[in-house]
Amino acid sequence: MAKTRTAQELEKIFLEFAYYNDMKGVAFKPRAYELASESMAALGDEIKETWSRGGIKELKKLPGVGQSTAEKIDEYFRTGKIKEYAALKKEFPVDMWGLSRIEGLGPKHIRDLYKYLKVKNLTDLKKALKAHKVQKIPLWGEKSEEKLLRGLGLMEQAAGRKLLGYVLPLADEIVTQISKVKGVKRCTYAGSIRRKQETIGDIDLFATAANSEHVMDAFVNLPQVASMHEKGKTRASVRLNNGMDCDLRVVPDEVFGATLQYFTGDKRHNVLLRQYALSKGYTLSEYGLFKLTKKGTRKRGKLVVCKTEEEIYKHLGMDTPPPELRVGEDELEAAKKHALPNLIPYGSVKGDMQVQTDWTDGNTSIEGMAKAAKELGLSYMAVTDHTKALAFVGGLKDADVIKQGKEIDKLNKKLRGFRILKGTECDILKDGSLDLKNETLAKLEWVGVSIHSSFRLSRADQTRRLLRAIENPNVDCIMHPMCRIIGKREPIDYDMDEIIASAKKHRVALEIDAFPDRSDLRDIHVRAAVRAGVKLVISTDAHHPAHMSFIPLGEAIARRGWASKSDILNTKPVGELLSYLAKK
Ligand code: DGT
Ligand code: CA
Ligand code: CA
Ligand code: ZN
Repeated sequence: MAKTRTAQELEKIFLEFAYYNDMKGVAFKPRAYELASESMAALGDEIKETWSRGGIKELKKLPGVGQSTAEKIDEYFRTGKIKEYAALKKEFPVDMWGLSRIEGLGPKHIRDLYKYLKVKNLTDLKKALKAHKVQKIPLWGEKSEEKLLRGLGLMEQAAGRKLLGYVLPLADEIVTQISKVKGVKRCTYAGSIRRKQETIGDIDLFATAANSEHVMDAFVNLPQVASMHEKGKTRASVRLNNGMDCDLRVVPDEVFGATLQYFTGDKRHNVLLRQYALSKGYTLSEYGLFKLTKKGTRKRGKLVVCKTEEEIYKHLGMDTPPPELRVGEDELEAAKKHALPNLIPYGSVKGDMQVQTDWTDGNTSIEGMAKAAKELGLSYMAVTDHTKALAFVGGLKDADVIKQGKEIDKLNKKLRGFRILKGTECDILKDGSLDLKNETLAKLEWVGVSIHSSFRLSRADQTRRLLRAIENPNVDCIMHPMCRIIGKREPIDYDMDEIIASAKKHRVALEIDAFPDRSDLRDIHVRAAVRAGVKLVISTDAHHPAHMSFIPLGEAIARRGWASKSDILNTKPVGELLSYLAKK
């Protein structure tokens, strides 16, 4: 999923195409371009490779890429631009990409903002908001202005930090490239990436090498680097093409463990660990664990250990907390008592429990998604298309769900070593009732339910709504339970303790939706669910084959929430999973 500037530019261009077409009221095309843009985002550099291999003909084989999209991509790679795009830009010189990042700001709004207030970009928009001009646009009013302000605030909160799911592949790529530099012994990332936090401020790398200057030169000349902040003998700092900062330090190989521990953080964890070390007569730094010359002083004496993280923690009488747990709360207490959880290992998930197909807003057939899942090493997936309340994505009616089940039966006869489960992502309506009939739900193997509307109900009403859904005996799982979209939508408000207690009582699982901007449940909720004995599932919410590679991100959230393999239902083989579900 590597993304160079080319792939990123195509992703942006097609999203803008979608917006321009929508603004002009063209039917169908906006959705097609949006899917094309999602495809560019998911495929990254594969786009260019595919084009080089066989031009338009090969491009059309990619999911979400039809004739007209393929022609545009071809024109882009041949000539460096797309004429139709340039013409649209001239007609509407608006920063669609920048403005579209604000939740609730659709194409028609952007058109109005330009038409009435000549708003072209975020700076213009902020000025217009400040002067309260936005509410004066015909049919807009004060409420729209407030909503826009909220959206802008959310976007700005997230600015500067990037989602783990998009940073991790980039960090892996840089580590691989540095590891290949002559004389490099080891290279790894530390900081928030190693702790697998949901958002990442900057990338912290370090390496051990025979010749550090060699490494510095290679680093600042990487293709991912946009500009250089500074470069010394053993430390360099750069700005990457995606706007993030990245530091690389070269350290002596003997102190690798100590450095790794120090730069993994987080800061609170390190502060607590250092305090504990002091109380035991040691001092800890990025160079290792040292004996104090005298207890009570802070003077550093003899070096004790520094080669590995494990020996540092061990020397202090504790187990090593996995990086995902290092948040400076109770993990050190558990480590001292040898009571750290046996975290779910990466690679444990056997099936994806939330997959959209071209029956609704996914861009690939059921069979195509199944093949992709199989290629990723999964042995099953649940098809969970949306239901009719989501009319804008063509949500399925009861009859469609039954029809889809028949197609799945046929496919299952054909596929070897892979099982497709008949499922749904059934809408929870405002009053907590469900969007499909009970008799339909009863025919499915996997009933996920979720909220896609009335996000701002009162806490009491939202709690009641979810409880009613959980109490329906057909329901197996609450999907993306918080309904947040990082940087775009606040989580909904309800009494999580009550929901967890009811989920336990009614044997309903909670989902960890691994899609990077959802990451929903969050780690703290996972931990509460695990404590209460509520089962979880990890799924990707895939709308494209490439999205299924998000599973490790869900496993990371589970690990941050102290979950073991046995807490996660879809680590079971499909037979065991089905018999678990049948017992309900
Ligand atoms: P980020 O970049 O905001 O996503 O979060 P981190 O945790 O990667 O933070 P960063 O990049 O500032 O520093 C990386 C690690 O280095 C941090 O987790 C702990 C360690 N570290 C950095 N500065 C300090 C410091 O002043 N004191 C201590 N104890 N540790 C530090
Ligand atoms: Ca960092
Ligand atoms: Ca840093
Ligand atoms: Zn959903």
